[in-house]
Amino acid sequence: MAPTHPVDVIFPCLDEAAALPWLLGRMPESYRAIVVDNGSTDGSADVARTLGATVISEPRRGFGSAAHAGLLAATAPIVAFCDADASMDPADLPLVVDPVAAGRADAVLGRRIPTARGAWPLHARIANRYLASRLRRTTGFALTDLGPMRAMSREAMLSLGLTDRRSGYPLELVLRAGEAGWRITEVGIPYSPRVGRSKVTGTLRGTLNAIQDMSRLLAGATQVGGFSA
Ligand SMILES: Nc1nc2c(ncn2[C@@H]2O[C@H](COP(=O)(O)OP(=O)(O)OP(=O)(O)O)[C@@H](O)[C@H]2O)c(=O)[nH]1
Ligand SMILES: [Mg+2]
Repeated sequence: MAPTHPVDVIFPCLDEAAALPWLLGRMPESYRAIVVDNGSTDGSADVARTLGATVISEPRRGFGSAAHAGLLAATAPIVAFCDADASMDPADLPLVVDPVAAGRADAVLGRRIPTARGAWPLHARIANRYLASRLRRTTGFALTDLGPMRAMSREAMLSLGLTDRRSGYPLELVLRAGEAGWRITEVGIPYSPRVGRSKVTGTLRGTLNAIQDMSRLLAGATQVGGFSA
């Protein structure tokens, strides 16, 4: 049966119950929220269900694991991704969705614009700027950030066959899209301090894991033919 909604928005969710009410109240009309509960112990799944979201459960931990489960559950022609920690406003989703819907881009990534001190710690900003410069050289895309809000065609994304299930998933997406010849553009998206305790960027372990996952992917990319490092 054809989906009745044009966009599925995938929210990977690990213990974000405090952020969900604001988040799900900010959905653009006709977009569907898919909350992928990644083993939360704070009742996130019940909160999301009560608020009318489609909830799926992915017990295997990892950002990529949750994001990919959401992709597999989606049915709309366009999928969008947004963190579930209220650092980005779902009302801004049309900024990444509309150029894809209009056929002007195969994927649009949201470049983070911090709205307050502390929204985006300095070490994370420096790491992302470095990552974006590596990505520019590797793929030729004019990217300045690997932002967490993005949109693209569901079927095109599925065809990339992404395999990372941890924090390298968004990077693998851009590397594979580069190989596939996609047109990727970037738009500015306001980025605010998250609701709830920081899990990745604000913690040493999370940051080190992310750097490890991404370095492995970038090292692989420069060895593969078709990429000029
Ligand atoms: N860290 C982490 N996040 C997950 C996981 N599964 C789902 N998520 C969700 O993925 C999104 C991004 O994670 P965040 O913890 O916000 O990562 P971040 O923005 O780099 O860092 P902080 O906001 O400082 O924690 C959030 O909505 C999480 O709830 C997982 O296994 N680990
Ligand atoms: Mg966050």
